Amino acid sequence: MSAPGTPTLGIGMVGYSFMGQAHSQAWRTAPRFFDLPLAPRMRVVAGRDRDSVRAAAERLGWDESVTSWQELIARDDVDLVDVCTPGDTHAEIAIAALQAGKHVLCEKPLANSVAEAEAMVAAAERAAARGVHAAVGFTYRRVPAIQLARRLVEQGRIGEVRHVRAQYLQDWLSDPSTPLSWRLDKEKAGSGALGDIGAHVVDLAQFVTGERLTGVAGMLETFVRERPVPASFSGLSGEAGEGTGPVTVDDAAVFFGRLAGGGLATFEATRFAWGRKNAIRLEVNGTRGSLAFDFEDMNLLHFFDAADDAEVAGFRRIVVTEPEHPYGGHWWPAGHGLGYEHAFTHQVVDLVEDLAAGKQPTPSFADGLAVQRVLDAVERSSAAGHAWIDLPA
Ligand code: SOE
Repeated sequence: MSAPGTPTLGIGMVGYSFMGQAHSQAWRTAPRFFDLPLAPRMRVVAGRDRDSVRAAAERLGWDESVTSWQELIARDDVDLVDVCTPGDTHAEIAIAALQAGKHVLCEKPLANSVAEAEAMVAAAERAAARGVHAAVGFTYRRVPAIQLARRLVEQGRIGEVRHVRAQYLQDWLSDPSTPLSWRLDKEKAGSGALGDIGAHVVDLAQFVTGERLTGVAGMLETFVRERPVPASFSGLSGEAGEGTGPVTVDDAAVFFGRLAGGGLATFEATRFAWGRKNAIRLEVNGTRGSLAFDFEDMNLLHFFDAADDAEVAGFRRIVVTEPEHPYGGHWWPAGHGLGYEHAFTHQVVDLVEDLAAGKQPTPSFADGLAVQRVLDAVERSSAAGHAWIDLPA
């Protein structure tokens, strides 16, 4: 728990399903394992259905629940609004919160279009001038092995980046009888695998290398165009109901791009990779070595140093749980690994520390916009017969 006398940070969260649950555990857990300069108080959660949001508040540890996000934003005891809703409401909620002087943490992808993301960046810039800050939840940046990869690239341990190979593979749509959900509805989600999971690997590639993509070309595919309407849906699975409806987003995206430093990057995002549940694979090859990561073994980072003696050279398997490692020493003894939820806790820790220091947290809305521009360019490229699309610097 935060030390007595620590100033509080009142949190209001909008949305309470999969992401809302992950964020709730993070707000609850962060002050118990890290000494935070501000003490988060889980004041209020908003959702449309009175009974469900009340039950969620109780289950997830929020003091109160409301059925209007406008009411949540208007409260004096809320200092930060955590947006955990589908993408079609991100811009409206985040901009209103920033205008009301509340810090914002917004789930990814930042928005459903470049225009919305640009409006969010403009609102964030105006707010930053008043000391109010916004961040986007590309949570996988907070996996210790990913932070270590960034650190090693920054230290020059792999030299100049030549290749990035990035994949985000899931399988929850492989079965054509899996019913529809908001993630398959373009109006709500903006895009499919591209924005939901491709966005993560675009962000990771740019974060780990420290380089933006300067152009891309790609292709999108929807393999199953009609699915059962759901009788119920929770997380990534559901029960089929009566009748069917259209899938209006991509099931898979394959694209490639060039990095600002001249390296080549390839990307794959799919929900049709049977057996791959949440495989985020990132390999970076540089002039002096390579790094490799797979989220399905998320406590490990593989590092190859080309300077090693040929007789003993090989990928080093680093178990990223030592006190010397990013976020190390706050959890369990070395070797007692971390999981999916810890990245959300680290996200809260970094955000709270930056806010207390009056610093712009990362990834910023501008970083979110950069990813949005890549997603948009991949869609345009696919529609234009896989044409090359330049991205703004
Ligand atoms: C669904 O594909 C999803 O929940 C994503 O929306 C999340 O961002 C990712 O963390 C796990 O998969």
